[in-house]
Amino acid sequence: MGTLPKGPSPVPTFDLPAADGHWFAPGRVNLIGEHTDYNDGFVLPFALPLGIRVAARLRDDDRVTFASTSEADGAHLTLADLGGPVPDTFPGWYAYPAGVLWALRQQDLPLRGLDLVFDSNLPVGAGLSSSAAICCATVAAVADLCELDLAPMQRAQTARQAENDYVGAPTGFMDQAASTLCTAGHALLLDCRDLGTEQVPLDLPAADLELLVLDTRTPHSLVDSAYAERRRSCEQAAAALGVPALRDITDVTALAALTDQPDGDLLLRRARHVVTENARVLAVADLLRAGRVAEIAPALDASHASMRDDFEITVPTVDLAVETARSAGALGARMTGGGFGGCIIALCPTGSAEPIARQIAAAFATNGFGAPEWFTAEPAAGAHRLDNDSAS
Ligand code: GAF
Repeated sequence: MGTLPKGPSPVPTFDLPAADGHWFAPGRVNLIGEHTDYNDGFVLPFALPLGIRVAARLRDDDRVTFASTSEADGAHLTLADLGGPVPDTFPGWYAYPAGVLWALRQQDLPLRGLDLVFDSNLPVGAGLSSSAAICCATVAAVADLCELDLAPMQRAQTARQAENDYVGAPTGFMDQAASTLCTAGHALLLDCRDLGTEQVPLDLPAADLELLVLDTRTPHSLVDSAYAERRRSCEQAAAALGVPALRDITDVTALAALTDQPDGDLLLRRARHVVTENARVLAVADLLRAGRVAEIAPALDASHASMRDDFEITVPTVDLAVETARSAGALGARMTGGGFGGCIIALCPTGSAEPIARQIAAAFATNGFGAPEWFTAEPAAGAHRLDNDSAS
């Protein structure tokens, strides 16, 4: 797997073998709507131009092989294996594409033997959704080569099934939906209850803005257990309030009832993040529809404060990056993704993303933190087949 270039340097090229075809699925930035997806709420991500590519080739037998351009060891299984139980382990990140094959088999779809070789220019562990991109690229390749009749939403749901039920990661649906359904020039407004979608225009240059994506490169080893714990708190709060999900609460004053619960103050703060975040997503979508992009900045700031103070999923590097971005001239900034490290986004006047990133890097050095990496991003397309010219 590749790594993100230092600073705003050119995106590295891919190095994939010749095959029957090449497919790409992007990582994502979530503009706003964090930890709302598994609460049946709203999210507003957009696809990055960075992502995972897969070279895929049909085989004459029933083997499926997995390899990457940067690792000596691959993995394999047979189509017959996919009918059995989920294995306790499958080598490394190959569990993600294996999970996709498994999820397709659960749907009784006619699969064929395949060779799959992956490459990436997306930073792993930066909260930009590399695992969803691996799954969505695999779905796209297998669906096309095996001629499966799969609508885009079903492709995204298959990727989610792979992550949730095969890999065992208790994610919501935002990342797989973003990697599959996003379109260039738009953020995707997804209603995670009824799966309604809207492509909301996001033209940053027209608004004389750029979006800085800065990877704090903070290792976040506790992320899995902390994510599951936040999710449990939300479910507990919804149950105590007598609603199916926190999506059903729109008035924060209703949350006062939680204070009667054991851990009531904690539950109230967790729930307050979700309730206010859902409202911010809808408000930001309204502003974007009206082309008032710069005016979303206060909502980005409020989202970050809510994640820091109520949901408690930020860490010192992330908070420093957000504060420095703002003091250096960003209109608004927030952590993006699941939390406990990863990336921040900052809405910047055109031409200021790089100086702002450099000021963050200087603040990191002063505080003894490792160097961050950054790039600017505009909304790109979701998973798709590549033509021959763009496959390498
Ligand atoms: C991670 C999860 F995979 C998403 O489903 C979402 O919950 C996100 O964290 C937080 O908004 O990316």
